[in-house]
Amino acid sequence: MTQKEKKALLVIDVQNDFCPGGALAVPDGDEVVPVINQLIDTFDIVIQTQDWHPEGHHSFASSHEGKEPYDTVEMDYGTQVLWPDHCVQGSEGAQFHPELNTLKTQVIIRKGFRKAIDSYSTFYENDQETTTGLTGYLKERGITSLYAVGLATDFCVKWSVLDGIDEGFKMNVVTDAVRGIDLDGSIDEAWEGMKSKGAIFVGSEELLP
Ligand code: VGL
Ligand code: ZN
Repeated sequence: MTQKEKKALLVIDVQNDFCPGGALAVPDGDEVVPVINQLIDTFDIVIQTQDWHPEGHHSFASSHEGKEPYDTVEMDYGTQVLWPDHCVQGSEGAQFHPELNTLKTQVIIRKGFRKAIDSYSTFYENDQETTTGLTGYLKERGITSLYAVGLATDFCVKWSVLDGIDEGFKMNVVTDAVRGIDLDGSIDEAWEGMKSKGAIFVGSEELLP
């Protein structure tokens, strides 16, 4: 039996801290906002994610003595990049960009709220075991295909796309609606990795009426 395609827009981490002036600013991160707002108008189902860390989160360099942002540490689940404190629960930096249209959003998946585990992917935390519940939500709603937009290409977008493919979804990336951080070529690596796993790249102009 062939399943009918049902699409949703997945708006990843368009939060103040990932935009210029924020604690972990992605270069030109705010440029995705008008593109995403246009796409929101064309999708029936909009899902958002929100990086949502408690103070003292173990992905923060400030939680590790002698460490600086962008150093790495070994966690139980593998190597973890350390970040500036960002997206602290309830802070201004954790709020969505003020111009992002959040009115149509039907569910917001918060992630990274367990102190000891970071979570880039919207499906699994970085231990690759702890689920966010998104797969169940999508399956119950019969959603088969996601269009990923937002921040950052080389971390939360990439891991969400890779995990989404493993979970059996058709994963599309809207190439002009994402921006990356870029640590040592990580943006190029992200595009390569997503492509070789079977992600589909589309431009927003192909989706707009
Ligand atoms: C992200 C680093 C740390 C992201 C979140 O949204 O890509 N990156 N936390
Ligand atoms: Zn984070």
